[in-house]
Amino acid sequence: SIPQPLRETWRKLSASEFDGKEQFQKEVVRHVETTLARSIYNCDDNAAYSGTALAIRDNLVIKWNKTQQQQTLQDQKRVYYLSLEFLMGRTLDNAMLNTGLKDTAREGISELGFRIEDIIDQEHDAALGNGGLGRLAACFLDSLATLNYPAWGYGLRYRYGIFKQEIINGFQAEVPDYWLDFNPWEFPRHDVAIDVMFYGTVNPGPRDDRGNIKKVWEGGEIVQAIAYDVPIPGYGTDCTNNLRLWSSKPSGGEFDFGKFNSGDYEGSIRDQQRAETISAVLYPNDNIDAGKELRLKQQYFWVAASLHDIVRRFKKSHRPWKEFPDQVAIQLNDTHPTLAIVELQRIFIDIECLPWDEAWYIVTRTFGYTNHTVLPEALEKWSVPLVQNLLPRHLQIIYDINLFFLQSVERKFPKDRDLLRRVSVVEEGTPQVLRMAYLAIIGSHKVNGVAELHSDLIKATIFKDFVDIFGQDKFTNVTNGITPRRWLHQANPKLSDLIASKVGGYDFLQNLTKLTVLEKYVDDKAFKKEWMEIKLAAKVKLAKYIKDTTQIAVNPHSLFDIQVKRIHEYKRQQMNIFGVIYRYLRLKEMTPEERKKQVPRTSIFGGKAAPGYWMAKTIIRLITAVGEVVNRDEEINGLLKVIFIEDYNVSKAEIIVPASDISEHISTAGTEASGTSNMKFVLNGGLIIGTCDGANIEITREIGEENIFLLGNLAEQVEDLRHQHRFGKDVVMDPKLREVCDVIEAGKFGSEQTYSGLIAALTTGFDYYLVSDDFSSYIATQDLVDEAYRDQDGWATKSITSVARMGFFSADRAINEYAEEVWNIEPCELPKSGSRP
Ligand code: GL9
Repeated sequence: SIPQPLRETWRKLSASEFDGKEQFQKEVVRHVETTLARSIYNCDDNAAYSGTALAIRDNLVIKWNKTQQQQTLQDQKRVYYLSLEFLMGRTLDNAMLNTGLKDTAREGISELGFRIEDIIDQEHDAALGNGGLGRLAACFLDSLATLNYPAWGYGLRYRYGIFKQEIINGFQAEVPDYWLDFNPWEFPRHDVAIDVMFYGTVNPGPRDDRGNIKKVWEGGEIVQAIAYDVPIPGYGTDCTNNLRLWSSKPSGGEFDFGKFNSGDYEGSIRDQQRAETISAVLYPNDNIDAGKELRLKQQYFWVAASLHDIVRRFKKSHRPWKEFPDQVAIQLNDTHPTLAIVELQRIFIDIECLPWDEAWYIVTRTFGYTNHTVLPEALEKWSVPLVQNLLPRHLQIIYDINLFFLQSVERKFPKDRDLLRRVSVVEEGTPQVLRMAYLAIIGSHKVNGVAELHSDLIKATIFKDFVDIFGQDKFTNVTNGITPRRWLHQANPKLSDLIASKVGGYDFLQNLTKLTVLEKYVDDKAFKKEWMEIKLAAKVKLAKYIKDTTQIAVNPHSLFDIQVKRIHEYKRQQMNIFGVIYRYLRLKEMTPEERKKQVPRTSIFGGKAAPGYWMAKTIIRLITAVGEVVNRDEEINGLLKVIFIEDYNVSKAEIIVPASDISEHISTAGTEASGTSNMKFVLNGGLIIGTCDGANIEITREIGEENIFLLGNLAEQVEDLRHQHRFGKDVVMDPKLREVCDVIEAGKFGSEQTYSGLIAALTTGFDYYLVSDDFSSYIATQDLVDEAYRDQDGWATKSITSVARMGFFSADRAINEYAEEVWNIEPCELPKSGSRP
């Protein structure tokens, strides 16, 4: 760093934020002309985006540096959020809104000949996540910064994010998502390079101070982790936190010159490629565990680099190790980073030479674990031989953790052999496998689910034994939330402005419970009219997007019925499309007079299927095929349209979410841990149709039963129903569903073979997701939706009342709960400065 006497000179020259329109414009032009080396003759929307992004970025970086300096100075406890996924979407618009620069930028850029919307549209989504879990991490970062918490995110810098989806002949095709062409939002830190080892052997080493023979892990393959930092601006504060993403590269040099010189050109770059492969691509699975070696490598690579970084930062303070949990909280976003527990224990005992018990005491006080799913196929299990080969020392430590744990269980519950078998981290079988969720529980001081029902379910089912062992207090609930900045203010500025005009300004964006003030206006005619006009405008915008991308015209006055989320059998897009077919059949039977009385509906779907998830791909094909038949059927003209929006992602969600009249959250009860798009839709004045599952239950409690369309069986009925399907005599399919299946099997939507698996799942597959059991309730509830929609005034009342009562679902509330109950951290206030909205 700069020597003390020179620091004053340095400080006088320190960069300062631009202020006002003229300075902003000057910065844009300077960046276009110098950073990009372009000119007025070749400045297109894309160059204008780059110039704007770089100008905004400069202000952001100044706040970011100040925040990091202040946090270092204050030296409070920090939280580290470890997540393999951060589904950030676009940054520019969010950065402008959070720093209060959007109006300045809009005016400034317009005088330079561009529209701010076109410029925002140039940005490539940062899509380093699959779905809800990754987007939750992104919302949490926004809240952490907004609430001034000292927090870092740690993740992987995938070269390829989630694939882009194309629909070709009605089927999904995957295209790689290379997104790093131009990414002004990341800062490579080539000086932060950490060696990470794989493979190798464990050998006896010298004796330590206490005379024990040390274990030395050596001779492995070494890969380097390079840090890339991303600034995360808070809203209404200068606090700008850091998201650190690791990128892999070969350690020590580009390639093997020995091989190169002897003519083995390919060999010389092979090692380089092997190393770079680690952070190359995001696994595209949602709620499924693939168990591949490369995935385990990703996990250890990321965890080892992050922990090294965290421990190094702690060591700078020269505090005793026992104070580690007073300075550091680490949150495990699902079991993906569970090896962090083992790695920290390894650092303490093998490198820092702490005694086991002392080390383990510190470790368990440091970690918190969030479970995001009860689906058995999603619970991570790693094969013992795989771990033995890749991380031999870690396997030994896991065995020891497990041994000491089982000994403690044995003391508490003597002679219960079956309990020991059930709770062991090691599951017997060929091969043996490690149950990562169990390891995460044993190594953490708090375990939480993501909605009330889900948190109750994990205690009653998959983790029941652990509640008996550790007690109730270790298990808690933190219901998920969403950031109202992106999901209301950014996605739906007109609604945000209207709300602000009634609730006393934009404070509600930082204190979402202020929305309750809206209830005063439910009978205000003029307000209601404006409210519904904004909804209509959002529908018009989506209709235009659909027209531009699919050439299909949809009627913005029809009821927009939207289901957008990853395609999964448990989310039951199949039930939705079966319902659409059923509706189509009824419309076909009607006389022209009867048809005139029907509520026109546009059924909109979107979502990606994991590339290897054949059933999910079949569901997509059925949706597109139904669209092909229905959309061109002149007889029902306009009363029903079926749309599949290609490549659903965060930036498309920002167009789609404000445009729903009703959205569907219809998972089999007990399967969707929380869901978060349900919250986004309701916050934007859309009503929802849903099952008693995940956060739907709490949404109902908050907004009132009269404002939601609930359907289907309850979670407690699921086990019995499944049993009946499997073992019951003469279980018959719901007749309405039977009718739908018959039409599909008759080839109405193309060769029935295409759908044989989908039909078989309902019959010979024992209907695991209980579509047949919920179908008639679903259809009846959809009729209630039509009925309610006929009464536009009543609909508006429901819409406004619901939004007014959504305050609880702010991610700020969720983060404050974590801060208090799990992390024990306090905000770090910055000295006030800079421009504010
Ligand atoms: C998920 C759950 O399925 C969702 O119901 C929940 O809202 C989110 C966030 O808590 O977590 N669990 C899970 O594995 N995914 C979820 O979305 N899937 C991925 O995104 C990988």
